[in-house]
Amino acid sequence: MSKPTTYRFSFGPWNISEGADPFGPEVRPAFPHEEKYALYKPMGFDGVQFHDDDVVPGVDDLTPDQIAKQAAKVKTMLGNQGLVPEFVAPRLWFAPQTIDGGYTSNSAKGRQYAKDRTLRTIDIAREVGSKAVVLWLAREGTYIRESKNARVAYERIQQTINDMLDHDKEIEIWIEPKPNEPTDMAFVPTIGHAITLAYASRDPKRVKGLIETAHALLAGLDPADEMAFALAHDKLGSVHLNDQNGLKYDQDKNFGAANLRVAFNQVRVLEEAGYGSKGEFIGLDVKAMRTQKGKCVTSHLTGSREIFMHLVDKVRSWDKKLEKQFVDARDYEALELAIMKHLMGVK
Ligand code: GLO
Ligand code: MG
Repeated sequence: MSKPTTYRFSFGPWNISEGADPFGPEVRPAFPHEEKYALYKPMGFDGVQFHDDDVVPGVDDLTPDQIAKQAAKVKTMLGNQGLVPEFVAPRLWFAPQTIDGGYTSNSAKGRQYAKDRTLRTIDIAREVGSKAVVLWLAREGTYIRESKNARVAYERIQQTINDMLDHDKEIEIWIEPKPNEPTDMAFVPTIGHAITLAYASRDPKRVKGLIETAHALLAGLDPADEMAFALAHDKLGSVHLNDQNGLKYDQDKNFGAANLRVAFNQVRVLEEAGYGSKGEFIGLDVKAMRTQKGKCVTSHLTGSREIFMHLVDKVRSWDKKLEKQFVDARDYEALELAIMKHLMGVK
């Protein structure tokens, strides 16, 4: 048997938030990014997920030289803390130029801005020491379908991927699919869409997916099966584990908090595929509850990590012989009861 995977965990500084939501102001005092980085290691996390402007604040107003200097500063800071930059993602959804989307905007100027900013994100990723850029295609979609030609939009996304691959010969692109929010109907809603774009690209090896639990659930799909699909194609760049209580706004609940069995199956699929053995991170994308008190709230992160590790124990201690016996007998009722008892800790 191969050695059990030692998992490494990551999260992005936005996961330590001030608790604002669309209906009200921030409920916790601001906590500067620089102070957040010092918290990672003691909490059991080794990887930092970044947006381009987490690394280089005000990136749009800086020269390439200033950008490179700031990225180098962050690289040194990470090195001092013993942290690894997992990926950098262009934050394309805040700028006035991207109100109607980035790569799929109906405005040629808007599209140009999105392309320029994305190529700059690749430079930032390289300078900070990461070989991956995540594309969460936040505003690539529509509020009414007639407003964009979806076929043309997909061609534009494909072109952007090729432009990115041309810009840097080593960078990997990890597409993070999501079916809706902030748009009503998003382009690239599932991992199947993302992987099709990968195979149709100039360098399929360098285009992969990042699967977020909640996003798969919002698409009405099982996150473990989505992960299995990507793993079968050797295209799971990373994951954003969290949870989602039914079809509503994107909740980013603690991993396993809404559906422990669905979480167990994600861990099972990852573990059985040896995910993590090539340095892939267990990324979290979880939000603290708005009700949580404190200056700097991190218990949702450590809690999700702990739940993940308990589920790893559950996967490793699951009786595979019993599973085989029930599968061979096609007695899935017995298999289900055995799984449920295992999860409940009942003999
Ligand atoms: C939102 C996404 C978002 C991305 C992040 C990295 O629904 O999950 O948090 O993961 O911006 O690209
Ligand atoms: Mg995410």
